[in-house]
Amino acid sequence: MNRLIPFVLIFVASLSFFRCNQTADTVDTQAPPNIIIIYMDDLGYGDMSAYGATAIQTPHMDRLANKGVRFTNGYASSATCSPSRYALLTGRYPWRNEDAKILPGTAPLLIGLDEPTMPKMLKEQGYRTGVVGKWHLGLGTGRVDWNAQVIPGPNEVGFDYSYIMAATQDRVPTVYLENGTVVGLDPSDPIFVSYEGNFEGEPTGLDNPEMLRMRWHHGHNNSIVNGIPRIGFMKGGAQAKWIDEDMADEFLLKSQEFIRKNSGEPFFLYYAMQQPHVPRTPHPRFEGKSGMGPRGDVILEADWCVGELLKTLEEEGILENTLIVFSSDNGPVINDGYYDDAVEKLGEHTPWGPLRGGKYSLFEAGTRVPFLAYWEGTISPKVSDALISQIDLFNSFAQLTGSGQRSEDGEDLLEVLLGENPQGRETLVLEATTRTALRHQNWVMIPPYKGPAVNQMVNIELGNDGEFQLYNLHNDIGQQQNLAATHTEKLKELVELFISIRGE
Ligand code: NG6
Ligand code: CA
Repeated sequence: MNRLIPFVLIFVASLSFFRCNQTADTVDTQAPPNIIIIYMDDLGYGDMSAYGATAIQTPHMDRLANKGVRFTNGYASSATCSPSRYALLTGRYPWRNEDAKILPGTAPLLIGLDEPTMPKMLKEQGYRTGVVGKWHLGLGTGRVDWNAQVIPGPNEVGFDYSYIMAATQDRVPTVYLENGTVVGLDPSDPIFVSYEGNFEGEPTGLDNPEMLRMRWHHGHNNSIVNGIPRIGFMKGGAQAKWIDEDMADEFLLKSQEFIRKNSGEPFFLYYAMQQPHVPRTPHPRFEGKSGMGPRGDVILEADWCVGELLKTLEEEGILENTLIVFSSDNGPVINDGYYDDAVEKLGEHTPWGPLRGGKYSLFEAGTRVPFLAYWEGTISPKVSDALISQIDLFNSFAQLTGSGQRSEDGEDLLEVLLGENPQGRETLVLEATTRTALRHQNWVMIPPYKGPAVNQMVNIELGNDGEFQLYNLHNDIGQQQNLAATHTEKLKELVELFISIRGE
C-alpha cells in the first residue's frame, strides 16, 4: 500500500461520510484536521468500560472508543510518566536519554532545545500549538527562580501556549504556570522550592500529622499544601497555590479557551489531564459518585471532562475536522503513596484488565494502556489489534499534515491509526524505570533483572527475575507461563533483536 497518502486524499476518500448539508464544494480539502491528544495520568488498560470495566462507567471516553479505533495493543513508551511524555513529544525512545526518569519538580527541561518535537513539527505545518495540564518534563536549566519567567519550558520546545503544572499533583511547586509565569503570584510572597531540605519553620507531613486531611502511606511527607502532604519542599506563593479539587475544571477551561480561540485555524492541543494520579482530589460534584473512593471518582470526573471537550468542539462546529487521540502515560497503581481508600474500595474492579503488573512494571500492565483514535465522520469504528506506540504519533501526524520530518524511533502508522491498515509495528522496546524488554509480534522477552519481584509499597509485580522471561501474548495475555526454557530458538531470536536495537 502506498504509505504516502497526503491528507488531501484522506479527505476526499472520506467525503462520503460528511453530513448531507455539506458538499464537496464547502469542504476545504486543503485544511488539515485539528489534532488533540488527550493524555491521562496512570489510567489503566482496564479502567474504562470500553475496555471491559463493569464496576465503572466511562461513557464519554467510550464514545471515542466506540466511534473510533480502539487499540488492544496500544502502548505508552514507558511505565512511568516523564519518559512516556518525552517519547510522545519527541518520537525518541526515552532510554536513549539517561535523564528520562521520574523527575522532581526542580528538574531542568528534559527535551533538548535542538531536539525535534511534535509541536515544533506541527507548528511548521501551520498549526497553533498548545499544552494544558501536566508537564513533568522539567523546566529551566538547573536552578529555577519561580518568581521570574521560567524558561526554557514548553514554549521553547514548540508550544505557542502553555498552561501547566510543572511536575505532578503530588510534587511541589503546587502552582500553575502560564507561558512560563506562575499564575496569581503575589511578588511580596515569593516562592521557594527545594528537593533537598525543608525551609526553616515550615510544617511537613512527617512532623505535623495534625495538619493533614490526607495521610501519606509512603513518601509524600514533605511540604503540606491544602492539607495534603507532597513530595518536595515549598515556601511562599500562598495566593498562587492551586486548589486541588478545582484542577480538572481549570485544565478543562483552559483547553476550551484554547480551542475557541483557535477554532478558525488548524491547532494542536496536548490536553494532559492529571487523573487518576495521586493525590486523587475529585471536585465535590464527583465525590462519592463511583462508590470506589477518590480513584474511581476522579476517573468519572475525567470522563466528564472528555465529554465537555467534545461539546466544545461541537459548539465550534469543528468536531468533524478534529482528530483526537486518547491514551495514558502508564499503567494503573492503586496505592501510590496516600491512604485514600483506593485499595479498600476497589471491590471487583481490575484497573489492569487481563494484564499482569501495573505502573512501574515491565509486565504488560505497565505500558499497555487505553489507546483510541477518534475522528468523527472520517474514521469508521473498529477494534484494532495492531501493535502501536505513542512514540509513533510524531511520524503519523507528520504524514497526516504533509511534513517530511520523521523522528528517530517512531514509525509512520497513520493508516493504522485511522483504522485503515491492520498491520502495526513488528517490534517495540518496552521500558519501566530504566529497565527494558522487547515486544516482537506476539512475543515478549524480558531480560534478567536484579531487584525485587514485587514493589511492596505499591503492591505491583515489577517484572524482575534472575532468568530470562518469554511470553506468548497470543494465548497468554496475563503472562503466566514463562516459555524461555522450552522455546529457546524464539528466545534467541528476540534476544538478538533486542541487542541489535539496544546495542548491548
Ligand atoms: C513516585 C511517587 C509516586 C508518583 C510517581 C510518579 C513516591 C514514594 N512515589 O516516586 O507517588 O508520584 O513517583 O508518577 O514518592 S508518574 O506517573 O508521574 O510517573
Ligand atoms: Ca503517570
